[in-house]
Amino acid sequence: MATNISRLTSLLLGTSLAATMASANGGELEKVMKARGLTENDVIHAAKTYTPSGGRDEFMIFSSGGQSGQIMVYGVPSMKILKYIGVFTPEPWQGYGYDEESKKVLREGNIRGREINWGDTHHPAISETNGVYDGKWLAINDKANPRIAILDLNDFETKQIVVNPVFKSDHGGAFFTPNSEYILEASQYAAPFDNNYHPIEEYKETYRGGITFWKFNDKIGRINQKKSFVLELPPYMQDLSDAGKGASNGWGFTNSFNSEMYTGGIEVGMPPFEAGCSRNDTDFLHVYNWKKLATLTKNKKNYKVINGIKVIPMSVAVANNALFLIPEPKSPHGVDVSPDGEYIVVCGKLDTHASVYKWSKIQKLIKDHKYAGKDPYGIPILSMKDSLHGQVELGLGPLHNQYGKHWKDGEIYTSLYVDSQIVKWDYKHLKVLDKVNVHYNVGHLCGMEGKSADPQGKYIISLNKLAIDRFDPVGPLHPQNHQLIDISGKKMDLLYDMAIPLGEPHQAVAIRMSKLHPEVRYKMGTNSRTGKISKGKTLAGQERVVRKGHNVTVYATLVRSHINPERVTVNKGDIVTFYLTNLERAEDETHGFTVDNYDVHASLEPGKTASVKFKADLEGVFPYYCTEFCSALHLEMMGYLMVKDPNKKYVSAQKLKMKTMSKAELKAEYDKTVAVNTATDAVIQSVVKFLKANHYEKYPTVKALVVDALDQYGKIPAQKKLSDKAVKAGDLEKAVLFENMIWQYMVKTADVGIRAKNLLVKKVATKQSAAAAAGERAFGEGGCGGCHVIGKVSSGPDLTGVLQRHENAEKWVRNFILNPKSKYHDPYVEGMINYFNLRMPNQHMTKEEVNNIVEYFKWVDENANLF
Ligand code: CUK
Ligand code: CUA
Repeated sequence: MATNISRLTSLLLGTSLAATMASANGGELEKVMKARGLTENDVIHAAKTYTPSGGRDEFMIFSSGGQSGQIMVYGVPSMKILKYIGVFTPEPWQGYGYDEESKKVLREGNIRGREINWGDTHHPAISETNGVYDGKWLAINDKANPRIAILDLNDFETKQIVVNPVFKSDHGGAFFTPNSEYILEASQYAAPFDNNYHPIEEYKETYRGGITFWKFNDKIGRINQKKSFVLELPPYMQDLSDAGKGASNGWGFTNSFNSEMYTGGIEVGMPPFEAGCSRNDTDFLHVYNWKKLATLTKNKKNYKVINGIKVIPMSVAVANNALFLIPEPKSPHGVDVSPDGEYIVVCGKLDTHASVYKWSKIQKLIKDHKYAGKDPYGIPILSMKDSLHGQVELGLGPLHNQYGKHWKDGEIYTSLYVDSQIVKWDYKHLKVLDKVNVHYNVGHLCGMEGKSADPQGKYIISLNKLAIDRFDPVGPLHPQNHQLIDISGKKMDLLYDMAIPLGEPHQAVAIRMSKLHPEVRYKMGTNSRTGKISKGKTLAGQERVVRKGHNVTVYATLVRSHINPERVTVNKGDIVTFYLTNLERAEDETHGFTVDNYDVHASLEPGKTASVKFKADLEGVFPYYCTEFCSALHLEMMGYLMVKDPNKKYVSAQKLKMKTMSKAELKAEYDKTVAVNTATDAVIQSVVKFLKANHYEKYPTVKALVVDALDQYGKIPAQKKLSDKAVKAGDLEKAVLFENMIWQYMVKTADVGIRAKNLLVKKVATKQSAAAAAGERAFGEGGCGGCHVIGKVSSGPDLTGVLQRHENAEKWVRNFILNPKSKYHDPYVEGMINYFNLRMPNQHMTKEEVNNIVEYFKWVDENANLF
């Protein structure tokens, strides 16, 4: 491994591959490249993206999950998928839609009383402070059922869904204003705002587009629907939006693609929508002052209330100089405001140009009331020519834009759908700089914080619609393809293809990893969907079953490795609620819970309380169990729900006669169990002594493990008491069971304690040289650990002190590893072979690896006291 890295480094430094190969010993890399048909470039790309075990990424990507109604989270540059988050769709792993707390969130998304269990997610957005991503909240739209969802980036869970009461579809959302005051959501397919039928012939009069301004409270991360409002717009089919920032803060921009107000009608012999909607050479960029509009909602005369939400009529917005139109090339798609808010770049799908509008020019036209005309609804139109900074021919089908780190010099990237390319160009000096081919038909592209006030550069991800020949076939429905492109050099460099197996992600947003600080546990008893303490919070000792008429409520706890209670009996027809509290504090100790056949599931991360509820309408015996492999005794983490029919008489079964243990046998088993516990405890005490002597409390990660271990250990005295009580009562059978329980707690303590010890050794030992670290890796990966355990005699001798055992020991050890056979007749080795009944095998290590292993042995000897 180490040698490969040094070779790769020289590769990256530009040494020719052949020369490197020749000088490298072993030629392992060359062999792999040959076998896998990799080029030098492939290997460089691999080195730029490969993230070794335990390695972390620089950016986190939140990608819409398209028709899955979810959000997908992955890292850059590794492109490792980290999580799928249920948003508009039930997601069983997280219990989303299967426990009561999350169902409440999902059901907030009901439309006119109807349950909707899918969504078409397009545009995720991260909350902003001064136009810069702050890593606190995430919003995303559902185009199919006009809704916005809010996720908390503390725990990556969906917390709120709001339904747009007047739109019938929404596409141009979600976009935060620069201090997350509002989330913009533009409609798409125009429709009547009320819920009544209106004939299509009255399209111009009764169908409407609009923009909803969702008031966002960034302290609690929730939309306040009462303080939100809608701006009525003509039925032009509003498309994407963006909030102004910097110079244009307070304003918003929204595209449209049907200024023709065409209404289709293939079935009555009319040309289809696609023909009618693209007849005009231009459509309209909507420009509106949201700050002004927000103040208008303070006065009742400025709005109407439709379906419970305030709607500002166009005429009111126009009268208050808050709404304008500017022609833009036909059928535009993306509108993207520059980091300083001075430029607004619009790309038209059917126009080969990008149009760069200049805010100062627009502002001047508005100030001077210089209008080129009015649209049929009386909205002032600003001259396109006078608003433009300029236009650049980019290629076929430009869609979306992202800014680069050098945006001040004009660096911008645009996706070309038809050409299947990403183009790098200069929006200030209006020239094309570079193009790279992608595979194929790119929609959005995702820069690193590329649409914030502070773009980070480095990478662009191309979100391709088609994958065609890029991946192994999986039937007619292909995955989508996210391609990672290195933009740090002068030329763009395509690094990696990542198959997306979830849905069609339209947009993704990237944020620097260091801005995110997610929690590892909840405060004990938290309902994660509300952030408040659950009324079902149950601590150890409070477990109980409460019956009120037909309602049975079980207050249960989960902790390695049991669910308490373990038996619950109810009557057929009872409404059963299980409140479940995970008592763990240890990181990553999640338990799951399900009752077989009842379609419920909860994921209980440490500290969480969630509940499942169902009508026990099936008679019978239903196991319930923990669904996460949480511990060695996970399979035992179960119980029974027994549902009996109160109107039935059950005949009791004949009891089987089984041989029971004699008193003497029981006593012997009891003594044996106690002895095992005493011995196990001695091991634990030695670990504790080591931890204390080496001041574990100084290292937070070690300390957290020790706290968890002691937590388990602390449960032993109570069990011991019960055991002793059983002995006194003469019930040795029960006493053995309690002693076994003590042993379980000891095993859990030791499990975590030893992990803590290993971690602590690394912290207090002298620092490993690079060579010693490489040696430890080689030792591990070379399989040496199969026979040798440092500090212990295992199936081979302990290697602590191996460098003291022989004359000229370093050389001796080196030769022995490289050619063990040569020393089989050395009297010392012969003795070892006889003792262990094993011969040291030849592991075919390179000289460099062996040198490193010797360095590792030196490090072991320096720290021999720790093993
Ligand atoms: S949209 Cu799909 S490629 Cu919904 Cu932002 Cu442009
Ligand atoms: Cu808890 Cu498995």
